[in-house]
Amino acid sequence: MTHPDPTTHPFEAAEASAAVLAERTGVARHDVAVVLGSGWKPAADRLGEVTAELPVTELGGFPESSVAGHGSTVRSIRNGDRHVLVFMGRVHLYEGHHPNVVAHGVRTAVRAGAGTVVLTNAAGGLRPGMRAGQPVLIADHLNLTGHTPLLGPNDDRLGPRFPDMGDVYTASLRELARTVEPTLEEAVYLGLLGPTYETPAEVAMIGRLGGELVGMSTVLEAIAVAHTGTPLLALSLVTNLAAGLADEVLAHDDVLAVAAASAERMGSLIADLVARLT
Ligand code: 8IG
Repeated sequence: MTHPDPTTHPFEAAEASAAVLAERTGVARHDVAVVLGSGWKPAADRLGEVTAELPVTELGGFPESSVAGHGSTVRSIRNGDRHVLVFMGRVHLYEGHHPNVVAHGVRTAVRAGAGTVVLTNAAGGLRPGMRAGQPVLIADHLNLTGHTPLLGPNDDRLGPRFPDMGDVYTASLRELARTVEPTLEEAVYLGLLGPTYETPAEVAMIGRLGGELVGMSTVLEAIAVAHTGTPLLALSLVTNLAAGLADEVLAHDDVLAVAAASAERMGSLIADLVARLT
């Protein structure tokens, strides 16, 4: 059986992937979904007991990884009486993927039953005082990717044509996160296409536009989640100060090293949060 194409049939594709997920994991419904971005993988081991793990490609609708054997997996994790679906990576627009492919994971999670979605990423920090290794709650975003996962005819089974965007990063979930970790600050995330980091002039522009974090992911997934009306929490790990604000040249390996140091602690935070969801 061929899988429905998420670029043309996002609802059917998500529904079909959710059905495969239920069958392969033996879990009929997952309560929460977590997407782990760059540097967040060490957080996975704090989320609970892994009861199943499979390559995302087996769910259908996800692209094959360009590096053989290095595609990402999805885990089904038990946290108390909650079933948590954890994506051990994501796909990005800059890899050449369609916005609906970028959003396929979160749409699958919602069809699989997720009543809360947690998105994580690594980001550059622009706000004065931000430091590498600092986790930050995303309070709102600026979508400057020039793309949306809602292009084309609207499918009312996913959500409305003109979704409200007033509380995408659910205020009550941010409040809950701060009861677990009171030191968490909030910031506005500005999403760009990438894959380049910013020029100094672009960093200056982002600051003037109100961007306090900058990255190449998350905003399209957040739009797809908001479209479905599902509560969302998003966390950025500041792994570098945006170009021009620090002296060093940005290197991806440095970004990952900084992230690893905080990600375990953040895994515990997410686990605590999942346990407190009502
Ligand atoms: I990690 O400084 C990370 N991802 N666009 N700019 C953009 N993406 C990023 C950055 C950054 N740091």
